[in-house]
Amino acid sequence: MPKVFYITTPLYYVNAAPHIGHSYTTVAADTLARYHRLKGEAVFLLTGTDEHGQKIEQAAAAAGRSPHIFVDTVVEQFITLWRMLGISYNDFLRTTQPRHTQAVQAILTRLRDEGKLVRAAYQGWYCTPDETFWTEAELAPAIGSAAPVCPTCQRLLEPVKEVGWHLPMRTAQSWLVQFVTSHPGVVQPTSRYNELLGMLEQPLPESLCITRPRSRVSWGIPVPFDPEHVTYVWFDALLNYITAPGYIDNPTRFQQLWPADVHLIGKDILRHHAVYWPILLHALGLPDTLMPQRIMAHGWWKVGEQKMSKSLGNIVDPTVVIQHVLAGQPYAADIYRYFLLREVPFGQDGHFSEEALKTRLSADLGNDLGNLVNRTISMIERYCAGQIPVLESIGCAVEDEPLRQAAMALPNLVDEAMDRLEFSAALEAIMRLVTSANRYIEVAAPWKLSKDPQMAGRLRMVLRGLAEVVRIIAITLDPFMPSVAEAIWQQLGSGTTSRRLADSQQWGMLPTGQSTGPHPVLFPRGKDATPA
Ligand code: ME8
Repeated sequence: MPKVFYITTPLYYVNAAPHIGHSYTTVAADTLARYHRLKGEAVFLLTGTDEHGQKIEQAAAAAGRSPHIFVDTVVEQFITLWRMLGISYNDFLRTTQPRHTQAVQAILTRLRDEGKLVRAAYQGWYCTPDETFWTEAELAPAIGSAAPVCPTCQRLLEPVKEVGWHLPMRTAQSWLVQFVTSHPGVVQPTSRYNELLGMLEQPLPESLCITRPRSRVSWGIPVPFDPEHVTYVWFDALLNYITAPGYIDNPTRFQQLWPADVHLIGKDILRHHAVYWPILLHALGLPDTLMPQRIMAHGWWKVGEQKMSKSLGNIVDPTVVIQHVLAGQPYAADIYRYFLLREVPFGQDGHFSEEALKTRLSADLGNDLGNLVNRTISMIERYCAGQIPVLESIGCAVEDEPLRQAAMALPNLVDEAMDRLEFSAALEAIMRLVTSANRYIEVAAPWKLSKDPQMAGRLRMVLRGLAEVVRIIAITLDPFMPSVAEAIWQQLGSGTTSRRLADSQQWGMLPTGQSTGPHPVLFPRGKDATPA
């Protein structure tokens, strides 16, 4: 059974509507999934929502709703946004679904029966917005305040002292150090890998408390062997990565999917994924070969110097960007996808601004990509009766060769960048080809060739070459901007031309004589902009 390429996003909290940070991880995951499908691989993209815990319980209470009704409402906002953004997930897991809650309970019982859990008192500090425990040793004191602040989000912590079930961590530390040092690619980018090594230089807390007393938090998965407790939300949520593929109820499917090839996360939850998660899998008896293959922790979208966050209330709403800022653009969602992945190298922090978005739209997409496609198809229509011209058997003339070679080199450049999860580098390579093709049009000047009947063959050759370049761009751009890629195919005349990545490494795949389609402007400007 071939291994399926398994990609995950975090399960987002449903305490409030999604913002661009959530859409960033999900768009990246979707692009990666589409890219591997384009390569002909079987892919499984999992996303979903994290619905338990104190933070959700409090948000529901503040909204005057029961947690059940509250999460059902918010989850719809995530699903609607993913639909708008064309997210091609294979599964959407909600942690309140019985398939998940039952599997979590089975895992808890197994760990308890195997003596892997300890019941003990715990004393420490809790960050409710992050749903994370901190020990005294890990904390930095708050300036001017007696209570310490969360090392991740800098908000005040609450003291916690209670009895619960614990998963030992310190005893697994030497195993984890050995594992991560012998798998240096497991956490990326390198800055985050080094951050992890830094965390592991200090002794880990003795254990992770994986339950909460029902008296304090009732909105959680009941602990099957202790009615006074519910499951800690992070323990419940991390397990989604194995409960969805069938760790408990479908071993055959699990074998095909697990281990995850890429866990895409933000850097805020590195500790949970790179420390707690492997320790938990190790406690379940999974061997090193079945540890996650790659944890990619990208940077933050910030507002000023602060992370954009639901709890801080400084968010940019993707729906507003798509429906209002990009109003009139037929491919607004794709423009948004392009902006997210092109603007900031994956792994670094970025700042969102409408101005930066509009600059990308008018420069990269309008002036460069849209212009190339429009000029190519219009000229084929005008000079070749709207039919893909013949590919001369002699191939390219010497002056055409650099463009052909640049086009042939593109798939490998994109592949190398995607392998390193460098989405912006992949897009940059595609856009470099777009720029070269536009320059080529200026030099080859088909409009001049059209005036000289003796140059009819040369004119066909130039336009056929351009049509091939546009085809190669449509294929490689597809994972990033699926609707735009489809529109380009329609303009090329669609037909039966194969659209796999391997086809972008072949020159001359368009069927000669195929009729081109209508060619409305892909990225209209100003008053011409009207939604599709
Ligand atoms: O942490 N910039 O959920 P969450 C970039 N439920 N990405 C951002 C971002 C920002 N400003 N803000 C959020 C949780 N994200 C847990 C996860 S997984 C088993 C449980 C993205 O709703 C980024 O991927 O707080 C970050 O890691 C995630 O949303 C946190 O989402």
